[in-house]
Amino acid sequence: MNPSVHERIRLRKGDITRVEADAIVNAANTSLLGGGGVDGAIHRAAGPDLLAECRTLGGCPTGSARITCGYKLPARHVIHAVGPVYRDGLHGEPDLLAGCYRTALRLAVENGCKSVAFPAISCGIYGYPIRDAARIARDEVVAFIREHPEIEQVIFVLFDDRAYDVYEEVLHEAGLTNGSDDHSS
Ligand code: AR6
Repeated sequence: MNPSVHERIRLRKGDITRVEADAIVNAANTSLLGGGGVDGAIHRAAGPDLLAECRTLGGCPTGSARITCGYKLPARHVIHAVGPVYRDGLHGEPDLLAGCYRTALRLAVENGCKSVAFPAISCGIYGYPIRDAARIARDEVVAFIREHPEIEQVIFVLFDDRAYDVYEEVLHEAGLTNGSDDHSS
């Protein structure tokens, strides 16, 4: 029998650049040419070949994603998702954020990735309220992996204690409590 959905979702605290998943997801911008936050950390850890490949992609619209190699990262691929800048939640931000998760997971399946690690897309510089964003992330991941048993593991990687605690609560409120894995990376 396939492992249940809750067994396939994990929480982890720490730096996503250290995670050994088939793909890690980047919180990128539409240029795909790097930036601060997790984007800067991923480009630093992957090395300059990542930026060279990103230059060939011609950008990416908000709410979508593109995939590259991982280069010096332990992850085989980087999926660059472009989250929305949060204004007030009434300008399409929830749908755009949901689109990031759906597209990233679709790209993962198309590229044979069984494990995918996500940061809290849009929850840093782009200002998305973390609890709202975590619920969207949870709901999109649950809906997708129910239909796609080939995704064996999704890891939400949270950089700080507060984000980790909010994700834990948000998983708990949906009955997804067994996935917590508080190993710092
Ligand atoms: N590992 C995991 N999570 C991290 C890491 C890391 N190494 N570093 C930061 N975070 P942000 P955004 C968390 O600002 O809001 C860039 O300039 C961070 O604490 O990286 O989508 C891009 O180029 C936060 O919870 O992404 C865009 O222009 C989460 O990752 C813009 O920022 C996302 O924060 C995107 O903004």
